[in-house]
Amino acid sequence: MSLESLKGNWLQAPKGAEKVWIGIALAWCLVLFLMMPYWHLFGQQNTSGETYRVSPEAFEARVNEFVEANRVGDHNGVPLVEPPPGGDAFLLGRMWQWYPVLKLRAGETYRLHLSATDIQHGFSLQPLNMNFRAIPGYDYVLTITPKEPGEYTIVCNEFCGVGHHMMVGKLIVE
Ligand SMILES: [Cu+2]
Repeated sequence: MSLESLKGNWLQAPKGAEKVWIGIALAWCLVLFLMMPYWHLFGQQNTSGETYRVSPEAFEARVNEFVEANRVGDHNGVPLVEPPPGGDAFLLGRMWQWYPVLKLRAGETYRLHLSATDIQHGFSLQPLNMNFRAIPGYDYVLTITPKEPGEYTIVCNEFCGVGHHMMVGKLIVE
């Protein structure tokens, strides 16, 4: 450890290759900065930000109603539900499950209502890596149009207790 000040002329203006590297770093900063407004306007990944207050009990009741009316089968013990194309779909996060399993049609637009009934969970759609939060008390409405058919996985990315790692759901697009 040294408490003495540096000797000699150590503070010099950048020159040569150092200037180039500073220039590259600055240019990259500007690219990233400009990407923010660009992606906001043209990225087509923004949510509508539509949210409503709902009690966890009321949301759960609505989900159960939705499951009863649109159930088409089972997926590993969880109801498989096919909402009407263009209609409302409901997804509930709770310790430690995503409920139900949704079956959607590619090219159709849905209003996906997302919420939680106990504590906060994180909805992370893989492999697309789209992330939303499921919060008790809030009905988060996402207007979605699935494009690629396939089986998508929903993982919880908000640590929510000992069963957190088992909180894996499915979303099927046909
Ligand atoms: Cu969780």
